[in-house]
Amino acid sequence: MAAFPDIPKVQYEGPDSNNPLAFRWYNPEEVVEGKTMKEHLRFTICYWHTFRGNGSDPFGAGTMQRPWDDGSESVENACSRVPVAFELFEKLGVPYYAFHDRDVAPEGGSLSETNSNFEAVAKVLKSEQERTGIKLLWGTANMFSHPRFMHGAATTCNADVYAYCGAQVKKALEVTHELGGENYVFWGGREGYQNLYNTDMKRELDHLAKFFHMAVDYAKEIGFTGQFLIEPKPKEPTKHQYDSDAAACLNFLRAYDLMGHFKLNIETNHATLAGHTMMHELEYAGMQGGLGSIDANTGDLMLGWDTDQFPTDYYLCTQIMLVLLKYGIAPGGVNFDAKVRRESFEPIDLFYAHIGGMDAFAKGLKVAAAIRADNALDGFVADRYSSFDEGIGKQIENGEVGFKELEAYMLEKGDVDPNKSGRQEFLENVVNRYMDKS
Ligand code: XLS
Ligand code: NI
Ligand code: NI
Repeated sequence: MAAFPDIPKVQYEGPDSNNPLAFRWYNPEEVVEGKTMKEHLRFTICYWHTFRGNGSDPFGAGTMQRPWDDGSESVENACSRVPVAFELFEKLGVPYYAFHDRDVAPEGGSLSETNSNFEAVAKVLKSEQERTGIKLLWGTANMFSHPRFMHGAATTCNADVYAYCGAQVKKALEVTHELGGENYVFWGGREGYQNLYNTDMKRELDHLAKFFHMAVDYAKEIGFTGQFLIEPKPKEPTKHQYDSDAAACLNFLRAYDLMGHFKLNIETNHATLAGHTMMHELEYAGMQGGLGSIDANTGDLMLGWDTDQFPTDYYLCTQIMLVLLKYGIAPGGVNFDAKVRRESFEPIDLFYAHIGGMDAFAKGLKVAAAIRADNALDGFVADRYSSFDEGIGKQIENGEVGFKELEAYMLEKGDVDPNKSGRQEFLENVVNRYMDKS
């Protein structure tokens, strides 16, 4: 039986449509820069917020009792939730989904029971994937909800917990592989600390690196060739998370010889919690070959935590798409790690939310492509640095000069040539112009 019988497959109707259940910008087959929108954006729906989110917050209980969910933690309930999820994925026309092991299947009384619960649900996921052609963008292990992770997961002070995590990720990797997952994500919610009085930071980071090496080795052993990703976040739930931002992650990966095996899954709300813009985090990762995938959401200016709202801001999406078009995103994707507000408790709100996010990204893609087609920003940037294209600038870039040569050059010249204006306001107006036109 259909869970959303009154909702038809969402269609593209164009910017003038007033139909709240239609796309105005996302036209999956429309070609932009030689690829379809569907291929560029690789939209992904996350299972945890969309199918396990119940509207609870730190101050209040859930507000959403879904008609298809009996509210129990049974394997049966977990299995019957899966076709509902795939009905929504199909009706929205998204090509991918993503999950944590514990979103899709309940924890059992022991590790082996938990594993067999997971296997049972994975069978249903697999048959729904085969029925619909919808694929798994990535899997991950939830190593933050259960009380056993109170001191951390792979950065715990308790060797048994570390061993448990090894076993858990082993299983999650096997299932991700079995389901054809194209990536595998680590988000270290408990990989950090609350207080350095009780923490051996060096030891914890050494352990974390060992853990990642074990994952790389095991992936090789089972033939999993998906991309490993680390998802930066500075805090929440821990006060200081080790994967705090793109720069910290890349430094960690380099220090522990993991650069060749990992890229980053950058999330908008995490970027802003770290005091960065999303564009900064993407560019910082991209310029070092470390941009893997994105968690597409947004925070709230008035709230200082990870509110995981759906992205609807055209400027934000344009900035993101400028960077994604530059560096590419596959085998990663645009994963809506976002949840409807607790007041938006009706199932139809799940559709409005994803339609809005998909349209905002499609609009961002079009605006970014138009800007790129005219070289409207890159051309300006290239010109801004043109003093490094010849003469002394070129010699500096080529490593042909040291301080002595720079001094000789400047002594002869006397002083610098005046610089060019940065033209920030002019460029902001340029972006507005493309926003109007595209
Ligand atoms: C939490 C994270 C989480 C990861 C997957 O803040 O965003 O949802 O994406 O573990
Ligand atoms: Ni995330
Ligand atoms: Ni998050």
